[in-house]
Amino acid sequence: MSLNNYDFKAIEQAQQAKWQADNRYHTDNNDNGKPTRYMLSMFPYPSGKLHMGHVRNYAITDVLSRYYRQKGYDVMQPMGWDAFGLPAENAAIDNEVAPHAWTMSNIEHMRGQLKSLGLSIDWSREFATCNPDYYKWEQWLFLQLYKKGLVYKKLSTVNWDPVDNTVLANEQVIDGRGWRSGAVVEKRDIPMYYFKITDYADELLDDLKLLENKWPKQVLTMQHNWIGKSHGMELDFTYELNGQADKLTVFTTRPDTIMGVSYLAVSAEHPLAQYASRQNEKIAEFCRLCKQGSVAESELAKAEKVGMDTGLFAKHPVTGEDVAIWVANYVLMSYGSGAVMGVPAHDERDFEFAKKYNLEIKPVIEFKGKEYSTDAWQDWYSDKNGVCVNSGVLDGMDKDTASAKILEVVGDKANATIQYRLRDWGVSRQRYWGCPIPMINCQYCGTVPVPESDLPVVLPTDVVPDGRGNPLKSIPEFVNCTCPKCGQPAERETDTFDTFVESSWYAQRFTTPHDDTQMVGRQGADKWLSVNQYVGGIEHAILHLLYARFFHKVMRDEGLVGGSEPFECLLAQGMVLAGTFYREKADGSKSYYFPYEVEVRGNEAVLIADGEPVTIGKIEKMSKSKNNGVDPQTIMGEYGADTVRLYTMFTAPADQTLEWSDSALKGPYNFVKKVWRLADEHLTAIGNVEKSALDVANHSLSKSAKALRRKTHETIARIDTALGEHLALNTPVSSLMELANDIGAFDVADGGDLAVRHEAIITLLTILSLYAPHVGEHLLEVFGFDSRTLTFPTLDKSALVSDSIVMAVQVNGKVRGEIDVPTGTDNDTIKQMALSHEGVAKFITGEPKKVIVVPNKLVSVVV
Ligand code: ANZ
Ligand code: ZN
Repeated sequence: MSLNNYDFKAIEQAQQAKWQADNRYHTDNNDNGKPTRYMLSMFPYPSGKLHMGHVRNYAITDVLSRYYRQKGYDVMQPMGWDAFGLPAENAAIDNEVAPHAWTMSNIEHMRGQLKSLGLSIDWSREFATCNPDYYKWEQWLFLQLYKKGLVYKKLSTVNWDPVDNTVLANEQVIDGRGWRSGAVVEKRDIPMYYFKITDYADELLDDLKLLENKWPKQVLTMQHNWIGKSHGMELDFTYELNGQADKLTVFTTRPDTIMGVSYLAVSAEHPLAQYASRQNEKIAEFCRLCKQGSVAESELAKAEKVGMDTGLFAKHPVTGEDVAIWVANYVLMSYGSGAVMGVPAHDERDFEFAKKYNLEIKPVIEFKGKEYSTDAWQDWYSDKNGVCVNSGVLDGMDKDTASAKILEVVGDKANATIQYRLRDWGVSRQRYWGCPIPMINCQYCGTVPVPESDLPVVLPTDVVPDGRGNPLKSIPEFVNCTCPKCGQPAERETDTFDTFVESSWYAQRFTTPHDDTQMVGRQGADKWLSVNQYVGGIEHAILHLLYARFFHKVMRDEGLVGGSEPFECLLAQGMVLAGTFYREKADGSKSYYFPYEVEVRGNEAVLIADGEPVTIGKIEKMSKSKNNGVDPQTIMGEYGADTVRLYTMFTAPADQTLEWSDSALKGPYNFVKKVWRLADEHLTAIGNVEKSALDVANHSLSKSAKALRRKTHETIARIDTALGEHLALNTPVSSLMELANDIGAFDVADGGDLAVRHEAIITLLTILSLYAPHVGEHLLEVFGFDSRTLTFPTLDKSALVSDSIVMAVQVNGKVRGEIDVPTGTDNDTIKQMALSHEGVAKFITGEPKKVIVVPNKLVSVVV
């Protein structure tokens, strides 16, 4: 029997059809007596087309899923669609098509693309988050949290994009402008719903310990910093206003610098600033200016520090001296108490501010005897490990001692506190294409939750937004309702949830995806959670993961799931990069060209169309805006899914960037063809040999057979550790390539040789089928295996020990021959063997001066 040519199209279709026909990757929620593995890729946004980042992400999860399946685990790998979000609305505006229809047709298309990649997905668990069956439970959970006080409504200052008519997240504001529209961002106060994630701040921080060595260090650090717990103190500065005693409370993390205070500063939204505004039009104007621009801290840190003296004073809690109160743009209303004590000598922002307005700079901390100068800011000025100076009773004290002393000295004017950088999560979006917030606004009763029995609040799907505000507002059938409390006509909330809400609990829902009686069923949850391996982009290292961790804890507290963390292990895959080509236009902007439009000659490139040069740009993340994306569909059409999968796994470690190169695809492609040839030759060679004759145990093995067998089992051991322990997905491919080379170089002379080659080839194909499942399984089936029951090759440790070693023999430093030494041979015997070797002997006359044995390596003869 022999094989036809390698026809990847036919093979890939045939294997996929088999998987589909026998529901190959279906899982249930019963205990099947096997250990379980829940393998999850971050689910895609159905933008319309798969990109290389997706391919890499899903291929990683798939290789690991297939590996654990072969290792005897009950493996679940689900897939769904993160289907709400802005792009659908933008597409609606561009093409006048309803977001729902657009999204659904994208899902159809992308599902097909995913299937053509050969992923071992349990499609029976698929869902799209824009389906009411899904978001009903999001609304339900929201109502539970509302009852518990974990959801509240608050008027809040937000970044407002006046062109897109929407609230922007801080990270959507770039240099004070909306990320999409480019419009100058304004601040606005609107009512919004918040999840009280800060109630879980401590737990979110402490539980990071559970993830050590299982999540990338870098991600843990980012989570840590985002939560940003700091110990500090609230200090009261008292004042009198129109005969009324009052106090200005500031939050500080450096109470030890209290004697260095030279001014106080409040944010433009602070009541004292508002008071001053009423007295003084100039201050009012300044406060209005402060309200423009982003509310993001990072933006504020970059902005020039400006302020105005209010003319008001408050008393220093220790000295009782008057301290001037300023309004300053760098003080945030939403952090601490919205007021700071200005210590210019030791805080960089205060230093900049004091320099600008000629305020006093009083050094009160000494650090390692270094000399303080007010000329320019030095980093050590803010070191927390100094001691107090010029501070009276605090002199000589470190930070902690000084803090304790202050609490003692100022009595009830000081209060030790803990602050978090983490803010509550505002989830209201003034957008159509999202999950409706299940609330009703009644003019008599105020905010009234939708009764659970009325869920889901269904989003109308036949709406085509026109880009002006939220279209839900103009749909009376949606807006008009009856107040569940008083029965009077009322209005439904038209804001929808931030789409981060849907992606915060999809992992849990996959365990019971179609249950219409509850959000998550305990049987499925207990069988599968937590996710054993989560794989996705580093861009989600902060928000998505934090929100998902928060949701898991909230769901745990609702009794829906066990455990404290949703994702046991995390792999943050690297980005896929590609070269860019561009020409600069007259206005300084760039127009980018696709690689296929360009011809590269050495260090230069020209546009094929006009033969004129183009600039070779940086190697960057594949993106539409840079025209450097490679379409997976095209590449799969040329080389097949198996090659594309192998290529993406083999070219770089999974957590590092991958530089795309079309020509480098040939490597894995040729490898697959080589495996095909080896399999073909071997198939012909075994002809009608009895099965028992292919069992290595039934033969005594030649030396070279033992060597190939050793290689086979070394490969098994190496790959098992790489995948099972190190999440190293690239090195196994090179190990397989080496094994294939050894198989190719191996000559079969007897029955033992044939059996050993058989074992090597089956090993090669079995492991290859993790990466290249179609061709791997196809060939195994040709050899009579059932692709449904493949098991990872068993390591035979005895095959790893070699029973002899080849040693080189040198005469005066030149290699003159090789001897084959049985393991355990003593040095004298080795010397004898070396000297009597035919090739060596002719270079020796008489007694050699010296014979040295370097164990396991060589024998050196000096004559
Ligand atoms: C006096 C001081 C002296 C401060 C010093 C720092 C260094 P972290 O550590 O990030 O939590 N701060 C307090 N509330 C603020 C607000 N609403 N907007 C802007 N800044 C505010 O930051 C705490 C420090 O940030 C506080 O400690 C306060 O400045 C400032 F040598 O107080 B510090
Ligand atoms: Zn009412």
